[in-house]
Amino acid sequence: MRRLALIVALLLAPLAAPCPARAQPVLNVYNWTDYIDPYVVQRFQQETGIRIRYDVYDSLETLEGKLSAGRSGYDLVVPTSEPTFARLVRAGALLPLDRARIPNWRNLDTGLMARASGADPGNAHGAIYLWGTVGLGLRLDRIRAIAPDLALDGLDVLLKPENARRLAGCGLAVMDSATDVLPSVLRWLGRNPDSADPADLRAAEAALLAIRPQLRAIPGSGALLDMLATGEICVALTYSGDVIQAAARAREARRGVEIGYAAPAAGPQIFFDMLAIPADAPHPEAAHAFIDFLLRPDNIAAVSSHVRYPNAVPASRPLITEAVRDDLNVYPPEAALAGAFVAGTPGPQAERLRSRLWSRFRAGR
Ligand code: N2P
Repeated sequence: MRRLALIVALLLAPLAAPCPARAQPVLNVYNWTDYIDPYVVQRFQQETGIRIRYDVYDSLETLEGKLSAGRSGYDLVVPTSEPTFARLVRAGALLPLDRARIPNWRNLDTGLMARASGADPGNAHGAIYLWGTVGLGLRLDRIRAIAPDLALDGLDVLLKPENARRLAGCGLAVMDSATDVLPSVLRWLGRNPDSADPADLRAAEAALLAIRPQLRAIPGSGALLDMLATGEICVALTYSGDVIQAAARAREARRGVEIGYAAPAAGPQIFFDMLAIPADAPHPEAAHAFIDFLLRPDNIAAVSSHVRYPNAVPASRPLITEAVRDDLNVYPPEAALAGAFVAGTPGPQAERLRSRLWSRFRAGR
């Protein structure tokens, strides 16, 4: 439904925009699935007369594949600070931002921006759009019926083989992304989430293969959100806001599906998704205008209210829907983030080991 609403909004918006004598300027956006409020897109088009062409991806692997070839044709992309954004910065694949064109930059939380600056010294190439954690979506109504005694407080629910066996009939799934799953598995094993050590990666592979027979699917994160919302699966390892969106959709559908989010007990992976402009973007001016528009408190508040991910603009907080603002899974309290970690950027050799490991996991051998 939401995707349909977005498509309708994008189709209708150009009609409402002023009709310039020259060809209408365009902005090619490549963003995550379920990661914007379509009315914010529409408002930008109406205010600026710039038409947005909007494409989506649902994993960093897909985004990186598209961008590493160059000439993607995109003007604005939203890579996670590490590893993807960090690699793009180092490769010179992103445009240094012109802050004079982004007056709303001053609205950004300096503490959060400092946390993202490891990937980008001086925050020269990106502003935080939204952030979140990686954890479990749980279908509480079914899990309570099947395993009333099970503590629903972390990755044990999925990664302990005896738990996976108990819940298998109800549907288990892991999002298809080595980059965003392996750090949490390594951390659960008590190992370095960024490890390039083959022994650590073998342990992570063994942990994943141990529950592999019990997994119903390894879908992209976008499909996983839908499966969780409809109640088709009971346990999903994925992004926090996707679970919270699925929970809201399940409530609206009123079919008794009750979804909850459980962050890893040992401390979740936190990610920062960055607004960035490819170095070869055809319309960098329009991209700057869109970044500035998104950093306006009312606009980014609408985005957070809609997609249920926190942003990095403190002045937007009072404007966010109360149910989202007060949800401790959306804005976790400091204490809940105590053990949280930001994943690093594995080197090429570690990356090769990780992606081979992931293929074996997907194939189940
Ligand atoms: C949105 C997922 C975005 C979070 N569906 C991943 N960094």
